[in-house]
Amino acid sequence: MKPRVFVTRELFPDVIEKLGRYYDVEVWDRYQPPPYDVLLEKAREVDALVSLLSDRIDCNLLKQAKRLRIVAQYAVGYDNIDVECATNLGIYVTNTPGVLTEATAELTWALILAVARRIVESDVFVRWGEWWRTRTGWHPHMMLGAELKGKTLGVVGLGRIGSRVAEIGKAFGMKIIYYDVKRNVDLEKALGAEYRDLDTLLQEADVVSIHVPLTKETHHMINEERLKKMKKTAILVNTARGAIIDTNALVKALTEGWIAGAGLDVFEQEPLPPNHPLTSFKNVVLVPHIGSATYEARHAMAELVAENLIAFYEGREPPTLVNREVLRVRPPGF
Ligand code: 8YV
Repeated sequence: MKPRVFVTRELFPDVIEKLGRYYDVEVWDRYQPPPYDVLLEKAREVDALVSLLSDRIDCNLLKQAKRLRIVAQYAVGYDNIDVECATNLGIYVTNTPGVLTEATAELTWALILAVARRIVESDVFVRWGEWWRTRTGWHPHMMLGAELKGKTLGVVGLGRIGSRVAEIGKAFGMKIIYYDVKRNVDLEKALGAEYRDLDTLLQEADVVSIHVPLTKETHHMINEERLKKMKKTAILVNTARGAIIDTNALVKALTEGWIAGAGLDVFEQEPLPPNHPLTSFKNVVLVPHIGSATYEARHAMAELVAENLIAFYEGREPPTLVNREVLRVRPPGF
């Protein structure tokens, strides 16, 4: 008998096929995530789970999942999983770091450029005939935006994605400053980045880009007080987690012009409701949590999910294990 795995959303067929050689695979192939009660029921029955951000893997669920040995998260972030509880119960948690770095860094730059050069606003201007109606064809002050060369990029969180964003920033001729809980002098040198405390970074940066995980410490890290520290000409970009920014404070900042604009891939409430105040600003570009949504990244993420599950099955340490302390609780394998 193969161990059972419940996959909470569609995976690529070749990856399912590969997993199927080791596991009895059940896929929840609907567009909506499984409701909590379904997830709970499945978790009680299976040996392994493949989870997404929208699946709440809390201690209540983990405690009831008596057979469950491994949760393979199909994402780099895992703030939906109670990792401490999993570790205590001897349940392995894995994620998918590295393979989505490029995709997320590229989307970050897409947002920076879209806000700085008013791309979405311009598209609407052309598409809906407003440009036509001006009859001028071209005007020297039409859709003026901000140039990036010589400006300062403030990277909040110099991990894999933050570092790649910084590297690209260099290529744009920007000065790079960063904040992180841990100062990394070697990385700083390699990237030509300078360390700042968060408040100083917010005061100096022309573009602020968020790349920290969501934790108790980073929740609403960008609040009203901090938004007030930013330059009136600055752009704020978030491709990390919505709750790192206090949304109400951001709406206030945009309404009162404390900052020049924002590019957002992530939100405190996902999906974002259609009439949310954030949808009313021309200087805000919104995308639906697509940081890792390239064919390359998503496929590599799915493969890494499978590699983690296969390694566990074979009694090896999964390559991207989040809770290494679990090795002391229980060896890998069923
Ligand atoms: C995922 C992400 O698409 O990896 C992450 O942390 O936010 C995205 O890549 C999303 O979380 C789905 O699980």
